[in-house]
Amino acid sequence: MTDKITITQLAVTTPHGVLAHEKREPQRFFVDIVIECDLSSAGTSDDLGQTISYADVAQDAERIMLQPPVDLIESLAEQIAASVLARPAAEAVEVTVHKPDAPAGVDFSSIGLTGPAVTVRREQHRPVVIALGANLGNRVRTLESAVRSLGRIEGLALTEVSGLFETDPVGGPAQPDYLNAVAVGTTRLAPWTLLDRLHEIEAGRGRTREIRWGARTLDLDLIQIGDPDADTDLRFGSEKLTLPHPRAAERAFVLAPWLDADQRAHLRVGRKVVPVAELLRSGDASGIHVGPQWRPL
Ligand code: A4P
Ligand code: MG
Repeated sequence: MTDKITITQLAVTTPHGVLAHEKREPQRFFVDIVIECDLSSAGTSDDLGQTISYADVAQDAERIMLQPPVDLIESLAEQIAASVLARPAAEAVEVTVHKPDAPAGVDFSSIGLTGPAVTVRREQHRPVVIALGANLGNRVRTLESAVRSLGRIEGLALTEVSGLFETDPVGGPAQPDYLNAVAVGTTRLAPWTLLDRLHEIEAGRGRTREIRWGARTLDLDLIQIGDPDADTDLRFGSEKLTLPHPRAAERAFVLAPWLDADQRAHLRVGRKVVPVAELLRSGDASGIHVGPQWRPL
């Protein structure tokens, strides 16, 4: 991704350093932050929710710089990078902390911003769970090619794909049985960017949307992004995208393949984080059967 949000020379005067007097006497620090992200949605929607507020990022960085004294500017840069990557839209970040007045026993030029600095670059690496479903056409072939297409999305790395499950249709009009599967992996993409990629793959397999919960050649849903166990799962709701998927907890056609792909899977349900195995045990899995063999990866 080539879009960037840049904050240059955020100035903070505060005490940090290895030497005792540096922990007592404030000195100048300057912070540069370059955030890589996809700004196309924000650019066309004019919606602040689809980008990253530079004011929020700058204020968080200032708060981190003003914490009680630490030894290393590395530690400050790392913390600032983590605070940026906690934002859904951030794909990667580069943080530089300058310490122009550092007591290094040498002279630095007095022209411009000179002296020592450290730069760290950190990439987003969020766990992601994608549900696949098909009940029209050659279902196995469609799902196989969908997994191949998922594997080609830049910024998404699949680690496991479940077996196929033959499932009774849930909701909607009378329709053929589904084949369902779940793919898990990691992504650096913003959630709505990834959803756009999923919609492109669906469209490429002839997916149309006439009736809600109606038959479809291919459905790709985002179930969860981030790790609820570590409290890093993304939680938000809009018409375009709700995370975690609002109906996942009650849908055995999602839970059974998900558990097959990841025995330790957890899902946030309201205020609780629940093992997927438990959700599956306490729900109705009567319409779920083992499907045909496949080797999608
Ligand atoms: N959307 C919002 N949040 C998400 C999300 N987390 N992931 C929006 C994907 N899309 C999300 O989805 C409708 C709208 O939801 C989209 O505009 C998207 O931006 P859709 O794919 O167009 O339509 P849908 O799939 O019919 O609706 P939905 O609400 O995703 O349905 P479900 O709950 O996924 O149910 N029975 C069996 N056995 N197997 C199935 O796979 N699938 C469904 C669809 C019904 N019955 C089924 C199965
Ligand atoms: Mg869907």
